[in-house]
Amino acid sequence: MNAAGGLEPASGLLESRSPARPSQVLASFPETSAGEVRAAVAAARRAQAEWAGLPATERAERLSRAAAAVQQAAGELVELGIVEVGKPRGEMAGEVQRGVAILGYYAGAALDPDGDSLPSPDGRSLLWSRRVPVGVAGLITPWNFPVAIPLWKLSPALAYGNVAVWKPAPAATAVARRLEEILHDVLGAGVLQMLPGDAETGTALVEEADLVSFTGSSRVGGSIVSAGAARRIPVQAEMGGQNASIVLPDADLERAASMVAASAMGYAGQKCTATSRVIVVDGSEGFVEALVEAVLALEVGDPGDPATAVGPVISSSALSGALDAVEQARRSGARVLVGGRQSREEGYFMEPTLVGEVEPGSHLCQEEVFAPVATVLRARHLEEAIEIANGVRYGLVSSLYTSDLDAAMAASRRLDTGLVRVNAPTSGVDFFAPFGGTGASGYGLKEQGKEAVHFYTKTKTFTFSPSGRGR
Ligand code: UN1
Repeated sequence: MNAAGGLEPASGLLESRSPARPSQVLASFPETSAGEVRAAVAAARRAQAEWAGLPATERAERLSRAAAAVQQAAGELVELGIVEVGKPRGEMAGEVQRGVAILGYYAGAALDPDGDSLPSPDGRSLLWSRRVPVGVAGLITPWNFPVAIPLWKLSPALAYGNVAVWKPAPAATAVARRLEEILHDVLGAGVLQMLPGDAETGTALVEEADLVSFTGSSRVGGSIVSAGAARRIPVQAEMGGQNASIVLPDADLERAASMVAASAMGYAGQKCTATSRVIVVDGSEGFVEALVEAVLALEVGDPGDPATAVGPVISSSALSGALDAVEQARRSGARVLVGGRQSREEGYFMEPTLVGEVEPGSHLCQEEVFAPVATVLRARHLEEAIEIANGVRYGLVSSLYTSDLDAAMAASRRLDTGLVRVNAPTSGVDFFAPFGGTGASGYGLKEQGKEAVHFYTKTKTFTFSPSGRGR
């Protein structure tokens, strides 16, 4: 993902403002200094020994209680998220419920088998391996899923015996503060510390933590990966996408149009899983018209209104960046099929925008715009569509709309993305399945589901042999 959050420094303080009403300040805070980060990590390290020493049943119990506490505060988190990051009500409510489910899932996972028993070489010894915690997890999270992303990192970190120091994106600081308060009483002191801040705080955390899980832009992710490698610590970085949806003529074209419209424009396209390129294979008559209709049918407006599908983008720079990208494409000969303009005076609203007659190699088709903007490309056949889909440096999700099983099987083998979805939108993630991309989209071990255990633990192998004293 890209696009800086809605922060504007004012008298040395960072601020988080409502993107629908930028005059409204939600949180204002000084950046956590490098020294404060060091102190927080030192405190976390002391707390970690105790947390890891708890029986797994107790850690499971605390995560279950955390799930109940988030559930109890769900209404409040939903309202705060709507205002702070401009996420439409329905999606924000779904996200908080997803967070509750994630905590419950990892409460269960804390009780999974934690190792392997192996045959011993001499037939008398015991040989086994166990998964043990890594230590202090540094979590760096974006503003666009202010509840679910922190929880899908935090929950496995804690379940497997680590503690966490967490730096949320400045634009989601109010939600982060509230979430930390909710969790604090249940988890105990030092188990989770939230440090508000921006780049300086994040850099310091990468210098101190025992592992780092990051979600955000490719640029920041790349420097975190390098800094982590220099310290020889595990890093996972989830860094956005330029996701393609391929539409074949045998698909249910009406249904495909409404799914593509929702996954391209929902939450103003501010998901690393959003559809950014729609590749229409020749013969799909009427699909583009149906897509334009479906886009026009999406409600744009106040994210608090239950009917709204498309709220504001996060900041004025995100809005001007997206408007500029569309304007550049237009100047290079592309055609705006729908949208393309700012849609209100107040707040960072942009009309859902489809751009056609655009080159697959152009900026708009290669870079992540993180706004309600998608391109429409043509391909002569499935082969060409796959080539176009794979022709970007990203590789997070692709989707294919078809009723031809053979085409689906062939394409799903060849699409070079971490997730491939057939007759399903690119956006939307199952928290119990592995998640992450290839290329510029992802680095390191995947997140979520049972896969998370590999990142948040290290393996230790034990050999116990008889003492030789005869018993
Ligand atoms: C989703 O599509 O439900 O930052 C989740 C993002 C992704 C998460 C997408 N890491 O947009």
